[in-house]
Amino acid sequence: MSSEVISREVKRRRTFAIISHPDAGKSTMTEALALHARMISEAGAVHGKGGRRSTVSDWMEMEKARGISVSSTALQFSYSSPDTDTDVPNVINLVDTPGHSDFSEDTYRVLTAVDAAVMLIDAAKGLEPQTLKLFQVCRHRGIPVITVINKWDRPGRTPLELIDEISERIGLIPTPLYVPVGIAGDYRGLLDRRTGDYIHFERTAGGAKIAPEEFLTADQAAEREGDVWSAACEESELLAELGQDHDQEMFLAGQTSPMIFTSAMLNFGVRQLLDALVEFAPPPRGRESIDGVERSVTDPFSAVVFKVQAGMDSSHRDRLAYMRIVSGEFERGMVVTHAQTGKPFATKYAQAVFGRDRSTVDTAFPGDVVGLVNAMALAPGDTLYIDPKVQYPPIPSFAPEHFSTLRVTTADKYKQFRKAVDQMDAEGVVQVLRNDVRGDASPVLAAVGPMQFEVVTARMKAEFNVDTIIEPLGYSLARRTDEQSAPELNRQRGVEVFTRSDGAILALFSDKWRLQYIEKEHSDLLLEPLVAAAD
Ligand SMILES: Nc1nc2c(ncn2[C@@H]2O[C@H](COP(=O)(O)OP(=O)(O)OP(=O)(O)O)[C@@H](O)[C@H]2O)c(=O)[nH]1
Ligand SMILES: [Mg+2]
Repeated sequence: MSSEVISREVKRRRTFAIISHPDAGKSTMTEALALHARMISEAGAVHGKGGRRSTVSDWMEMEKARGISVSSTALQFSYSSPDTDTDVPNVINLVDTPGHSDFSEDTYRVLTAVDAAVMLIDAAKGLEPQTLKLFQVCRHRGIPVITVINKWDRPGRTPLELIDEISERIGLIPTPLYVPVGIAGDYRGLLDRRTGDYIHFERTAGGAKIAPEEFLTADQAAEREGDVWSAACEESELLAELGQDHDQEMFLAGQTSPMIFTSAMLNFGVRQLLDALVEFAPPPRGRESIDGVERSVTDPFSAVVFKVQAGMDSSHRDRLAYMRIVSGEFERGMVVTHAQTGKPFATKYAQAVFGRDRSTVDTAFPGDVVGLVNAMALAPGDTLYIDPKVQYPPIPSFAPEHFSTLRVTTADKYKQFRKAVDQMDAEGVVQVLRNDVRGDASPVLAAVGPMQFEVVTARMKAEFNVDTIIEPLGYSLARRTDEQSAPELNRQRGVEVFTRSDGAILALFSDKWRLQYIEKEHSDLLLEPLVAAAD
């Protein structure tokens, strides 16, 4: 495959994550974007009593029941912007992430695999704790962010208040591409700041269909909307005076963030978001290996695994590894090397993913997210390649702060139980810790947040038909230690040493005072902090 073909394919690809504090509307927006790309014909197609609950990306039972996302979901689709006259559609790889901080490790893994992020902010709530943390992660990783003020159909703050809050508290300067016409709760349309024109949206029943757009000139808009139009014009001028216009270089450098006001529920502003992603989000780039060597997109095939997920379909109990292609062309059936083991890996069953739906994929290019079926040996952070060898930096696992034992209560199900535990471990749903004293009958699970334990028990039941109970252990923090320090640590009160399945030796402490005391009394022991979820 010539490098020109790869370059051309790379240019039309956009790979991004949708992130936010819980409930800002990520899954609803994911659905709205898929609707605009005409991948689905109706949003919120399931008519439960909760109204529009189930989205393409929330397919797990627990997600449907509670209306929250517990696991990230990838979708790939092609999109042709009505604004461009080229025949070549863009290829969009989008990953909807869970907002809850208990699942932040999953979100973090996704952020290692994308080129841009769409940050949703609830118009009424403004910045929330996870918003701040996620902005920091994006800055740290150099991921450019497009900011979306969502739920503009509901009463909320003013655009300038929200813009100020972001500039002041995040240090990121919003550069609105459009200004909303109508205050939050009275969303009529958008003033296009580049053309000065007005895009008026029309509601559809239940927001299930693409909202029809009507294009008006400034004069027509002034006549139609009166004061709210003038207010939007004033806001736009003020932003221009403050220098808050889009600047591609500053956006890519993480200094500014193009901003859009939307209602994911009514499908207002969604096309504008999709078009902004196509126009401004960076196409896939190469990546540096652990040895500091840059692999460019036109180099031979390489990819990183960022997620492993099983139980997507109860009729075939398979495990899917999601890889993001970094370089080269991928062809299904290709035999690649798994960098962590040096073993060959046959890619006979490669699939494009769309929520829980999948279809065989024959070729793929940098930026694409491809599912590899029955990839038992692969774990998040692993590298796959075709010679020359490359290995990308691993994804650090977060410091767990919650520890419980897991026990099976269904008789004669011990074998199933073991299998299920291994499964949750491989996916990284929780970390699994073991030691000789406790044995294997009731392993210790470690998590960033307690909702991860609920996912384990729910999936044990749904996918393996095993009833389990979770019993909290009296530990609240972990340190990495080694073989030499382990015996002494085990002798201490309020401390227990375990081996995690990746081989790391962890010492758990009842509380930070216990840890501080031991650090002081035994300065020779290795007690290394783990990456904290908040960092
Ligand atoms: N009024 C209004 N409601 C919205 C909008 N977008 C989403 N919602 C509602 O907000 C709630 C949360 O939406 P989700 O899309 O599940 O939010 P999320 O960000 O995916 O949530 P998590 O994945 O749990 O973090 C649902 O009840 C949606 O119907 C919007 O633009 N306007
Ligand atoms: Mg969601």
